[in-house]
Amino acid sequence: MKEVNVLVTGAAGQIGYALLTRLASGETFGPDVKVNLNLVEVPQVVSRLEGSRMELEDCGFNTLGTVKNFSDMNEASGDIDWALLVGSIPRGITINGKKIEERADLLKINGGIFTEQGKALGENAKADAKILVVGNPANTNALIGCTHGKNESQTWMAMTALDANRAKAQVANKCNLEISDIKKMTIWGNHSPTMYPDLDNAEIKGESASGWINDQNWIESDFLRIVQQRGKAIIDARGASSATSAANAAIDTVKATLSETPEDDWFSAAVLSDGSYNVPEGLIFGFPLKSDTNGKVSIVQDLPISDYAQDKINLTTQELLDEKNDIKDLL
Ligand code: NAX
Repeated sequence: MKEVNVLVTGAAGQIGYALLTRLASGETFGPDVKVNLNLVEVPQVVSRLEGSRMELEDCGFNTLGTVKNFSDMNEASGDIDWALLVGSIPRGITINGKKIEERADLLKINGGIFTEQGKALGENAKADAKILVVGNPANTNALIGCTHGKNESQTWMAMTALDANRAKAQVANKCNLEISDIKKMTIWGNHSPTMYPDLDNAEIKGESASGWINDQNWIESDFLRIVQQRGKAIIDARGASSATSAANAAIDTVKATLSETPEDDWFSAAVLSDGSYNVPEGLIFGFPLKSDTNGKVSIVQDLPISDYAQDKINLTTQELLDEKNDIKDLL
């Protein structure tokens, strides 16, 4: 049986809990691939991972390989094919007597984590490893990790698939369509409320989604607001942030790179900008992406961008430039 080595940080957290069975069950990598899991947590809670390991064993998946628990990224990252970096420090936590509320403080604390994780993966993971950052602020964390990874053959992404799935769900509800009728959803920019979900270039049954919907007022007010604020709405309703849907989006992103993207679709994630669409190089930015048969990810080119969309893209670009400026000492 083929094997794949997958590292998950924050594995004892709520997204981690929802993620592990779906990685191990055969659903993600297929029924003929053994999944070896390296689970990483901070030392204070690493012992909890033993419970996750026991539960995985009790699921009885044929596709489950080894499950190892770590609190040291260098030890965990040897020969890794896929790293899902879910663990990070949330806003509002108290560290050394100080409540971390400011974005700049949060960026710096998480920046320290991603500096170390990037180095460990760059040195120890496989040359063609893919790294998906889920932990917020995901784009800037990925930028720090990627910078310190110093390994250009590895692919760093930050997750925007949850935002894309949220956008598709809103369109499906509005138009009474199946989710599978909606293709080519792009989330431009940052995984934050400035993200721009693009309905001009999304398609419904081969037509532009915005044309199909034919209700610009709904698109510019309700749709945009609901998608951009969906994370907060879930926290308000559930008393906790999105977990099942976040884990699902991480699985979708992994699967999207395991085979060639169909001709009539693309997927959404943030990758290192190469200057496409005039986005400054050196930002981790949400783009429309395709994967080839070897899992090489590239940015879909030459999409038309309206003046309205360009304004929105400029806004999310500026936010990422500001975040980059806040952590410039870490780059
Ligand atoms: P939890 O607080 O339940 O779990 C986070 C886990 O990470 C904890 O168990 C913690 O011990 C661990 N951790 C912290 N620092 C670590 C480190 N240096 N190494 C290893 N583990 C570490 O949070 P959860 O709800 O699972 O969310 C995890 C992250 O996902 C948060 O940053 C959250 O903001 C982010 N999200 C990102 C989304 C996206 O679309 N990109 C959506 C969902 C989610 O809000």
